[in-house]
Amino acid sequence: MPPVINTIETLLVDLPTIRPHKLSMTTMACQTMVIVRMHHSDGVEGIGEGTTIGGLAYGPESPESIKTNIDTYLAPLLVGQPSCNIQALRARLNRHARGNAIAKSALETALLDAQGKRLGLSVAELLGGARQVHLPVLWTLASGDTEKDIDEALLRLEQRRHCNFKLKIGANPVDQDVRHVAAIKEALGDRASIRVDINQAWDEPAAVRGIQALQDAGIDLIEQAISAREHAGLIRLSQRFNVPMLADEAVQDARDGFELAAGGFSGAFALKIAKSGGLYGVLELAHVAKAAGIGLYGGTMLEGSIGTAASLHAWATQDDMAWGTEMFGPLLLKDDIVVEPLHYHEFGVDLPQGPGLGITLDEDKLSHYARKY
Ligand code: MUC
Ligand code: MG
Repeated sequence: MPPVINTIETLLVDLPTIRPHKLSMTTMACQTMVIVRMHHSDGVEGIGEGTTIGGLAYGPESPESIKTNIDTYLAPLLVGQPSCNIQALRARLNRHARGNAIAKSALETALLDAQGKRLGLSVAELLGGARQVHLPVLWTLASGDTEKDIDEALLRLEQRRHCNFKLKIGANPVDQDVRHVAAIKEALGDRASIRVDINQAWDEPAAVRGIQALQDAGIDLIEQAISAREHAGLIRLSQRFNVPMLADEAVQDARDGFELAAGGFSGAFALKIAKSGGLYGVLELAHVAKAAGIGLYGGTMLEGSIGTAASLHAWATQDDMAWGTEMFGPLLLKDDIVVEPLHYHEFGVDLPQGPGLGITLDEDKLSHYARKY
């Protein structure tokens, strides 16, 4: 008898961050993950994670909506279905439920984890095989204080933890943000690549002014300076400046990627399993980017270890991520809910080994941090 999906459980898990993480639209002191536990009739359990940033500050799904929509609408579409045809299950979810990319990503991750455990293969192997097993990881400086950010960067360099840094800006006036970034670049010099993420905070005239100054200061990459919906503006910025643009919120899936590429965008795309509804969707976007000569970047929604591991299995199948990855989510959290944390060293992280995601839940930690109401 082929296995079927028996039950799908969702848990809201709140983990505090090691310091306040300041973005243009919110400051995070805690990260909330939706953890999926999917039980199959052959006794296999698959785990997944759906995570966003700052409640509804980042996008249209909140942790609570992810949980409710899985429990109410998506899980009933899957329970009782054969476990192994993940493409058919993906199509079923997309046919009956619009949007909800993060919820779908959590479910697809759990399906892949279970299938890998069942077959004795890692998720990267299920996706065709790993081209890399140690991936570069940058760190985000977002304490909100220039001197603290410089100290944090120097420590990470000394620990050989990270040598690329992304600065979160856009909450302050443009000139103040530019001074902050230029001071950090000046302090770190050629020892580090400095990039910025504006998270949509500028309009186009502010972006033209800010990006010119950032380019002059030696910044390497400009992430999502203007509104996600301003595709034409983002294309204009990519054509105007030498410093490359990184599209993040503007590029959710292959469809957005195609539209930007066809419109003349150049630069890079931030890939996120959460934006594309899972690992298959994000790899479709990667293929569009490659065909268009657009660079790849392994992006994060500041997921914990499960979502980060799932993303790493997808990125590992690519040999040419021009801008590396930012899969540092677990390092921003004070604690973890897995038995063996991901191994960060030599400016990167190892792809977890073993069947499925290669991750085991720590039941005590999970029940400690799971929301009880
Ligand atoms: C984003 O927009 O890139 C990724 C790193 C970080 O600090 O925030 C996220 C979200
Ligand atoms: Mg971003």
